[in-house]
Amino acid sequence: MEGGELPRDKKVNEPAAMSASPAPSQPPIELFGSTLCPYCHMAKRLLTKHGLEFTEVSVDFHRARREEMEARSGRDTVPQIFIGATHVGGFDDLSALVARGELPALLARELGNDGSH
Ligand SMILES: N[C@@H](CCC(=O)N[C@@H](CS)C(=O)NCC(=O)O)C(=O)O
Repeated sequence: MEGGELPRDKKVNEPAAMSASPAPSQPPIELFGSTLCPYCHMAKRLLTKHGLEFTEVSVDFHRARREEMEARSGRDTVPQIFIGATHVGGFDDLSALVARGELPALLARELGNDGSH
């Protein structure tokens, strides 16, 4: 597990490897979380409620994954959510984004950015 790309627990929206795969309907979403974390469960529920798929990266017992999360987010709490290249933050940040009505615009922008990162 040292070096190279870190293994993910659950790749929910991996594009089909074959040709003629349909255009994605959403940008990739990553959720760094841990099992015994109520905020992680709430964040996952909120994403699911909005019909969004996500890759869950469990930091339980994975120091390298936690370090990656901290390096990319600048934070040390779970969950940390990334929509495309945008670091959304934790559950509070995600729900505030939703409450402000900014989720659709972020999704559209990051879908347009797909492949640029
Ligand atoms: N306001 C944050 C709270 C996140 C939080 O407190 N998460 C706890 C776990 S549920 C945490 O990371 N505690 C420190 C740790 O596990 O290292 C959010 O909404 O995401």
